[in-house]
Amino acid sequence: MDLYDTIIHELEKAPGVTLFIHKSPDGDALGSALALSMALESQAKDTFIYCWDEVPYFYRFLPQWERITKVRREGDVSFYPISVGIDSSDLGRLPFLWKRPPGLVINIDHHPTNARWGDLNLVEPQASATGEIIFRLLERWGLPLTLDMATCLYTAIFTDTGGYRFANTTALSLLYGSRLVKMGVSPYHVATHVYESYSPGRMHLLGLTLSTLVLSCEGRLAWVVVTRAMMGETDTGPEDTEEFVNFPKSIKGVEVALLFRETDSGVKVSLRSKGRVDVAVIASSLGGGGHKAAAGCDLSCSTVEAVERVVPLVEGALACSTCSTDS
Ligand SMILES: [Mn+2]
Repeated sequence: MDLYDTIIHELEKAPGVTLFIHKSPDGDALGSALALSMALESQAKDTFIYCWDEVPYFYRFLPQWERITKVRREGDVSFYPISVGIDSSDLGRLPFLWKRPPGLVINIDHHPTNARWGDLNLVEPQASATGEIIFRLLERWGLPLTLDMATCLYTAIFTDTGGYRFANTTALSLLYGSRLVKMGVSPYHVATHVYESYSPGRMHLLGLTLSTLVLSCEGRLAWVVVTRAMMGETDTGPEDTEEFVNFPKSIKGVEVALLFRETDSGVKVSLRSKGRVDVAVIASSLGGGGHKAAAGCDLSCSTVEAVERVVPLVEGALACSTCSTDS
């Protein structure tokens, strides 16, 4: 009996399951949780899905997205005997929980920096997306996938691989995509909703953001900044900055790209690497985490201070001779 069987055995016994997804939810967290929730409901189990934030508007095509409940206080959470954390590397990603949930805690994730905070930790860093792990789990369970579940899983894998472009794109992630399309998922439908359904304000925000572009390390490091004033001016929210970090990353010669986004309590830093530099190490040293090629952290300081703190660390990791002397 391996971990998959153990988890299925526990889920089968439970009358209901509480699912948690990380703050600033992405397509992987949303799609994975919805697919697992639908599978559990098909087995006559009640489920709740909780998140610190609302579902971003461009993910509101996902079947049953309305079932994801925004919660800011632990007192508002209904706990079933089993809690499942999804795509969430540590409890800090679930700020409404002051402590570990009661009962059995299952942690399903693919971040290598996962803190193994559950009783059962199904953590597979080689998986392109948590959606891939959920796909395997449901397959092992022998549950038939509905078109709605398949759409959620396809969106999870498609978005976490950046539309099958990022370094985590594998033969298996493509195979799963192919199998989900065979079940009836429309790749065009998903791609149009995810990448071609933005507000005009988002485009104006992108323009302002790109005008902050700075390069250093002889063009190997690039970063941009988003302030709350810029978001206010363009009537946009934090979800509108998703994918922005990929624009500085798309410059030829750039090895690491950074996005500094001002938040209510400080700065959210997103780090992306094209390969050689492990940005998860840098993010972890700042209290965050993530993957080798995509990581993030939250700093409680101003954007200017965050740039002054993070840029030298990345320049050091790039071992940049022209930068290391003046930082
Ligand atoms: Mn993920």
